[in-house]
Amino acid sequence: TLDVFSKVVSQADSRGEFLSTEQLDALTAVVNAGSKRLDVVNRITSNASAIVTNAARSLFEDEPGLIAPGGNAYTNRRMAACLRDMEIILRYVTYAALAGDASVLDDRCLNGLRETYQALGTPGASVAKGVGKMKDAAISIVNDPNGITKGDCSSLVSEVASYFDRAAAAVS
Ligand code: PEB
Repeated sequence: TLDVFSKVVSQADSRGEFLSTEQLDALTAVVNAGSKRLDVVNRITSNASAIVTNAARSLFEDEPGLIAPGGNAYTNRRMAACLRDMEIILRYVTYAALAGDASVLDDRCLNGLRETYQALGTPGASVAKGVGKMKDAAISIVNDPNGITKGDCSSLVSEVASYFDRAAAAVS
């Protein structure tokens, strides 16, 4: 698994080239936005259990069949597995946000996940909906103006949103 620096290095290395000015400028921008990135990761990480729980509650409100007898989150065991899955996905999204690169999310979480859900009979579209709800909650927490120096976080926020979208797309 790679972070954004390793990825750029490995791309340049595969062509046997020095890093381009464009690549160095892009990496400089990543360094300059470093505190913002850490704040984003910190805010999501410290609110993880609320993000997961509220997203799950809202998912079960939208799709009550999931928690009715015969549903995929019915029984404590399945409910626990469902909350755990959402927490795992959120955790890998925070890793990708820290690394500035989706490869850790792809390789260690999303690879084969669709097939796993198909084999389990777990509805991937419902998992994707839950992930979308975590995305909305995480972004509103990230954008909360209270208790932080104001700055433009739009590109970081859209990057983080893209990791949630990637997870949702991988299972739906
Ligand atoms: C993926 N999820 C489940 C299993 C695995 C994963 C491998 C089978 C083994 C087990 O039960 O523990 N594990 C999970 C993951 C990684 C991993 C993401 C990444 C590294 O290692 N049920 C619902 C909702 C949804 C849900 C739609 C949003 O109704 C999830 C939560 N996942 C769910 C359920 C099970 C499961 C397993 C209910 C148990 C299925 C069953 O045994 O019937």
